[in-house]
Order: sequence, then structure tokens, then C-alpha cells
Amino acid sequence: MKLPEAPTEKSFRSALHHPRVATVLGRWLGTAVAVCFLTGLYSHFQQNTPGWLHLPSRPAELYRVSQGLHVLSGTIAVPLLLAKLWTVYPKLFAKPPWPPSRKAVRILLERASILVLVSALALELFIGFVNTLQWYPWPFPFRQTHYALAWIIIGALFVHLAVKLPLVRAHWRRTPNARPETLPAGVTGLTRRGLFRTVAGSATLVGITSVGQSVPTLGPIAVLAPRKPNIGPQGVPVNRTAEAAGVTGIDVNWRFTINGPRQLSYTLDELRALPQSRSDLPIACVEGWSQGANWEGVRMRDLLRLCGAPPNARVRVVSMEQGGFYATSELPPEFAADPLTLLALRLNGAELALDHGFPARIIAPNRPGVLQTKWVHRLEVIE
Ligand SMILES: Nc1nc2c(c(=O)[nH]1)N[C@H]1C(S)=C(S)[C@@H](COP(=O)(O)O)O[C@H]1N2
Ligand SMILES: [Mo]
Repeated sequence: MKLPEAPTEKSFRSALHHPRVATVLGRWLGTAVAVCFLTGLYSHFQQNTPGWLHLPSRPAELYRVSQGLHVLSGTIAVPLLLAKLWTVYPKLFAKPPWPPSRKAVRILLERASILVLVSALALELFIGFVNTLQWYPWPFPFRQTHYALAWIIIGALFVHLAVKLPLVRAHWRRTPNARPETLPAGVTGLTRRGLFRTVAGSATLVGITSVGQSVPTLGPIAVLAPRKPNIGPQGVPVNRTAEAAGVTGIDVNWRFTINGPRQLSYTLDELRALPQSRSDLPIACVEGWSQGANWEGVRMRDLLRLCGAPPNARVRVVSMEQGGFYATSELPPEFAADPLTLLALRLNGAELALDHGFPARIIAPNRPGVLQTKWVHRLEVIE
């Protein structure tokens, strides 16, 4: 019996496995990856600010928009990556370069870079998406891994683009006389235009069923998002509950203290008796959900003035929570001095719920949710 011949690259005859299709899908995927990378860098620098970088505290909603775009572009990249891989998978059946030659080495290096690119990108998008579901099943630290993979992807992407540049240029525009938009007689299946519409449609679908986690009007259809804006105590979702953080509330001996040039100590009633201000600011979680709210409390800069700190002071915020990554945070001078930054005591017209940080929490403009420390009982002026 004669064995059927193993497929080669040439066995895949569909006009959809074509460099023009790969170029178009590559442009879409590349755009999503670029947006995701830049917004990711911004989020990383918010949480690990190098000494030379001074991030501004305005626009107040910038982080909310940036992180919303980060999660949206990453989610949309999943169907785009799948489509791109499908278009080029016949390349897996290309003849191995043999005998060894300089060209063969080049081809092998190119394939190695694609292997790195595809595996790093697939892993990055997967762990990122699982993270938006608030699921951390990994033994490795999520954020550091996500960040390192991002650089690997960007490096491998540049190599890939450099190698493919001639092909990309040749197919950047549709070749005028080759119009495979209509299929030859007797051939069935998707046209290129049909494929592009299908892919764009899937990307739009995953986009609009996830973006509702940060766009309240689309909240009800956000089936891909575990947390919807508006849903939670006082109309705001909760990231980590007081119970999960091991915080139980306060007793009559509770004091709020400030370690600065002057040491200050307040009971909750004394904090309430200080001049109160209002800020409309969002909680924008790194996991992708965000929600605007109205906060009321004491301006950080008023507290700093009371303790005799200079106007450019940096402040360490300490929670009653014991341990945990988010039990403390730092307010750089730009954020501590911003009149919108509050030690908030009230949320949407009522005293803070315990899950939202009762008796006091930080709320500052243009910052990730992880830095909006809850259950605050001490400020330390550190500069
Ligand atoms: N002390 C403390 N503060 C915290 C956290 C925490 O785990 N512990 N979680 C942070 C995160 S990740 C977010 S997104 C916001 C969410 O605030 P909310 O639960 O009031 O909506 O709180 C932040 N403040
Ligand atoms: Mo968060």
C-alpha cells in the first residue's frame, strides 16, 4: 500500500494563506500589541516609578483610560493572534533548510525568533486575560513575569518585522490586478474580505463584551468581565474585601496618626471635624475594571500642612492590614500635593463601607487602584 504523501507548504492552496492576508492581520495585531505595550509600560511605571521619572497627577482619568485600553487591546489581540497563526500555519510544513548553508542558518534563526515571539505572546495574552478574571494560579509573581515577557515580545517582534519587511512592503497595498475578493468558479469557502470581516467581527465582539468593565453603560453586556462597574457596596466593586485582608474594623482606641515634622494623632470624630473636601475620582484596577465615584474627606495637602511638612513632601501610607502587597503605598510629591487627593472618609454620600476601606482610605487622581490604599491608619512623611 502506498502511504499518502506528507503535506508540504504547497498543499495549502487557499488564497487565505497568503502574505497579503498575513500583512493585513499583522497590521491589526501589531496595532493592538503596540497599544497594549505602551499602556502596560505606563502602568508599570506607576507602580515602580524610577527616580528620574515624575509622573503627573493629571489628567485625573488618564490611568483609567490607559488601563482600560491595556486590557481591551490585550483581549482583542487574542482573536487577532489566532487568525494570524491560522493564516501562516502552512509554513510549519515548509521544507527544512538543508543542506546547511548561510541561507539555512538565516532561516533557522528567523524561525527561532518566531517561536519565541509566538510563545511569549500567547503566554502573555493568556496570563493577562486570566488575571482580568482575578485568578492567579501561577507559582511565579504575575506582574514581574508579565513585564519581562513584554520586553521579550517587543524584541522578537522587531526581529520578525526586520526579516519580513520586504514581504510586508510588497503586500502593504492590495495588488490592483490580483483581486481574490471573488473566488474562482467551483471554489467554495471564505473570500479574503470574508475572512477580514470575520476576524474584525470576532475582535469587536470580545471587545464590546469586555469593555463594559470600565464603561458603565456597557456593563450589562460585559460577559467576559467578572466585575461590572456600579455593582458592589455603595455602587463600587470591591477588589479585596476586609475579610480577605483580615481587617475587622476599629475600636474606641483607634487613632489616625501622622509621623511628620510634628506628630499628630486624631480620633475618627476629630478627622471628621477637619475641613472636608469632595473629589470625583475613579477607582481604576490594574485588572481592568474601573468606576467613578464621589469621595469626601480631608485633603492630603491640608494634613501635610498641619504636620508642618514641606509642600513637596513624599508620603508613605500605611494600612491596618497586616502584610499583603497593598498594605502600604507611597504618594510622590505631585500626588500628595494635588488638591484632589484625599484621605477619604465618605463614598457616594455615605460613610465608607468596611470593604471600601473604613474608616479612612486614600483616593488620588491618575493612579492605579492598587495604590488607593484602604483601612489607612498612619501617614509617614518621608522627604
Ligand atoms: N490595604 C489595602 N488597600 C487596597 C487593596 C488591598 O488589598 N489592601 N487593594 C487595592 C486594589 S487592587 C484596588 S483595585 C482598590 C479597590 O478599591 P475598592 O475595593 O474600594 O473598590 O483598593 C486597593 N486598596
Ligand atoms: Mo486592583
